[in-house]
Amino acid sequence: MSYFKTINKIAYEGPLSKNPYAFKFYNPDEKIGNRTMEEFLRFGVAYWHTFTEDLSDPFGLGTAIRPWDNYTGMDLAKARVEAAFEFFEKLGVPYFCFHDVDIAPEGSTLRESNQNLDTIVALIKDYMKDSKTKLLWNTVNNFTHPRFVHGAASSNNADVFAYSAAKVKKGLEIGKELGAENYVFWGGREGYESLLNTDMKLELDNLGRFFHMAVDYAKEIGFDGQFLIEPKPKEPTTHQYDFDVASGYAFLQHYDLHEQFKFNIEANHATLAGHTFEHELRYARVNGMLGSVDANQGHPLLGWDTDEFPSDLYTTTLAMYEIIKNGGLGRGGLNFDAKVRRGSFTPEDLFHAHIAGMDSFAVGLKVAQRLIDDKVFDNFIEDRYSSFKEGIGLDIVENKADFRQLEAHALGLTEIKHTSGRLELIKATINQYLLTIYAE
Ligand code: XLS
Ligand code: CA
Ligand code: CA
Repeated sequence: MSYFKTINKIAYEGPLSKNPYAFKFYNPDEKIGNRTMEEFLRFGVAYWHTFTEDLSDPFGLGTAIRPWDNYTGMDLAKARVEAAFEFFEKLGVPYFCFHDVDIAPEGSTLRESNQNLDTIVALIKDYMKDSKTKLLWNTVNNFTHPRFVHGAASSNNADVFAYSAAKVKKGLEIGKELGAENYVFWGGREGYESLLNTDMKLELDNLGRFFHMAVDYAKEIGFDGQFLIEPKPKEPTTHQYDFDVASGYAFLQHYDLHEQFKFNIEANHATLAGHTFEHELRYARVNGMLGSVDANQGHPLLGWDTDEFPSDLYTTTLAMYEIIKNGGLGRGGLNFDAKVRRGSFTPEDLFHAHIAGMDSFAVGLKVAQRLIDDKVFDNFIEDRYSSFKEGIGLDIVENKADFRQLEAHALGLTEIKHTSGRLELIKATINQYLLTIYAE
């Protein structure tokens, strides 16, 4: 049975191709440095947005037309798996990601939910045997069901803490069973609405305890995936505990979890936090905490998490700059946590959207590598900070200076000389690289 009959395997046809079902820039075998594009970019399809999502929004019902719409219950779950592996194959994508509830419906009891999961996980495992597509990460949805109304691991209700733990326990078992490279925690309900009814200290401590239990259980069952925290500042809760990388890192250090966790950084969450995507990537990178990426983009005019497919080449370039400087993503990847717009409701749009995202990051990779090879930023930044290479600057970075010595230095200054930051020149250079990379 084919779900996408009219669509053939998507091939690379080059920048001048007019075929909407072809890659213009993503050429999986093309070498960038010592890795192929495929090895560098490690693209993943988000199961929830591509196979489960119906494109409803807070004001309107779902619009998606999907070839598996005529199924329900477990038959629907099975049809989606079949469709998913056809989609992965046609797109040539090396990874996918899911939440427990994306792949199998919740039963009326936890036991029944777990049984549903067992059936579908066995089916997925079977498909994975004949497929090149592997599991980048899995996670559990501890936010949609009404039982999580007051949080999951940070709930005021100990029964919910236990229920959440049981779901993560199962998630880790599934991760092991399917060979997941990572396990993600996004704390959708791990935050609060108002301090007036919240014991913040207990909630934070419980969250810390919860993560330690997850680490211990993973060790016990021999699951060796990398643990990832996915920060998001708000939505659905007003205040989310893992606001951004900086606050998440402080939390991990305080609860002695920083050796066991890294970050899964989502572009749209970065902008919701009032940061750029590249800021979050840089903050994680310089602290050795960059694990994986949810590749999407927010809408600059909307204040919520729109999860659009990435198409902004400027941003993909600056993101890939951080990723290359990080030496790649290791076990992580670029997961398209992105949904087609509500008006793009046909199955074909799922292909167009992923092609757009993959091409955008391929361009970003190529341009960023060239910027690095030509040391465009490196030379400039080295020069800009050269005052720390000698004299008082060198004493400061070698920890040889104290306030008395610095005061003596300051008292002896007659004038302070500055150099230009040259931001306009740098931006014009990035534009030049973007526009000429395929002209050669
Ligand atoms: C929601 C999050 C979520 C995580 C996985 O905003 O992006 O989808 O990636 O739970
Ligand atoms: Ca995400
Ligand atoms: Ca999101």
